[in-house]
Amino acid sequence: MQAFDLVIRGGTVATATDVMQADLAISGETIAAIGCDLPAGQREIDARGKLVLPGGVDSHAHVEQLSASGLMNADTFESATAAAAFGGTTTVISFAAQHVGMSLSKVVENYHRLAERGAVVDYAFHMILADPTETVLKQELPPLIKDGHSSLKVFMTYDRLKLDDERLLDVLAAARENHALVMVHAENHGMITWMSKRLLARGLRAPKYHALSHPRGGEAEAFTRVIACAALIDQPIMIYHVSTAEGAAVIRRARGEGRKVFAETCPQYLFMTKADLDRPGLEGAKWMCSPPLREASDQAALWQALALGDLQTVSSDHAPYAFDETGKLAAGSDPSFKQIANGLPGLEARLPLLFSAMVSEGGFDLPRFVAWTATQPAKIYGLHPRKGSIAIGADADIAIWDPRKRVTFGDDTVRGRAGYTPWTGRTVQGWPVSVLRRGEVIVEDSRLGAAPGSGRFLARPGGVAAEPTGRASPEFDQRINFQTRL
Ligand code: DUC
Ligand code: ZN
Ligand code: ZN
Repeated sequence: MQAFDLVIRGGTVATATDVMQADLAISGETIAAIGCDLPAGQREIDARGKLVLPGGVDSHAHVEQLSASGLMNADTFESATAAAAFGGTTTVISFAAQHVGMSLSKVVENYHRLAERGAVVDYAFHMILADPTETVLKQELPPLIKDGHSSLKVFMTYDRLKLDDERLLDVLAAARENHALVMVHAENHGMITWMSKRLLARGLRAPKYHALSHPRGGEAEAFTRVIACAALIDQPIMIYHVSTAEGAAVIRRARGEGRKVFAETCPQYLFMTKADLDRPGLEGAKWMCSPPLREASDQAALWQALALGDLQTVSSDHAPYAFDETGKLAAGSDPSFKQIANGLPGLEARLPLLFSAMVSEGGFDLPRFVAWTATQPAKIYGLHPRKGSIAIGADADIAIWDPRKRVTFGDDTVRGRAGYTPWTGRTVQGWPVSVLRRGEVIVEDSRLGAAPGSGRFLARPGGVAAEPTGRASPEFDQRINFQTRL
């Protein structure tokens, strides 16, 4: 029998359902065997005392992305995916972001070019639709989805990105026709602009007012509205970055009513509060993201929503901007909260933060850590069984964790190009000390061993998550809508 290329020996292997003492063997790029006392491999890794977990899948990251106001975020595909790899993430889904007037096909082509040049882990793209014209929806979208970009993001706020309800329905209908999932940034735009004007009129410009300018009720309202729009045509949706208890409750109710609504949250909403924005001068800008950080009571509600299955994934929403004139301070040295880019770096820190809280501190168990950070995002976004789990035949994307290693985040040690981390000073226990991508060791001894451009594009068909429920709304149900075909 041909020897395995690599055997990871004597570790504790965990999936989203099981934890076992086992050796894991790799042949070529895939997992070939899981068992006890496997025959020797050409190379061996001693994993005694370590955890052998699937590489993370981060399904929400902005990489080398141009904002609507023309600001480029701080990371390239190379720096972002290297940061991901150091943090145990081996698959990143980032965005191909259309702005008004742009051809969607050209946008997607451009992001492919950037990723092909730089990515060190495997990647896929969600398409952001800011200008869903008839040409975009009828001509450009279908072949792009067929080519493996089976998820679309839309915004209900931001002046240059937001879609009104009618446009939102256009996108939801196009997604349904082409078997794609729709992800939504759902906040009430009117409430945000009204509150922002009111704050600024009173001279309240500091970063902390960003938190007040995005009313928590605006999240629940927009969730309710987009869920109603999606229900009208029976189109599955994913609600991004849930930040409030009320928002989580809306999702819980909708799922209880049989709506196909998925939802995520992010570490910043689980571990930080709006008090983090309240720092001297402009320092709080480093903690500005949208939706903003909320209250400690929201953290508890979000953990509960994860535990109950109302939220299925924890992504980073990596959106790095340097704390200088290229990023957070692009509008000058005295910007109001309205002029500061929203977003935090997070690709590297996501898994260690969650591992520390869920596994080291015993908040949850290892299978749920794997489920929320790897298996469920892979399933929802059409990457499973190739990614997100440990199974024979799956890509050998593995993170070997030292559960005792303690690391303190600092601005000078963190990878990525933002130049700071919002987690500075925070100590985590548990770190991915070796990381394999398709059988190749790409992180070892704190060094990266992958060439820029060695990450591969993952074409994703619209999976089970994108399938409608089959339960038509009364307006679309021909048995009760006067036999009207809509
Ligand atoms: N929404 C995101 O999803 N990411 C960064 C900023 C934002 O508003
Ligand atoms: Zn968003
Ligand atoms: Zn985002």
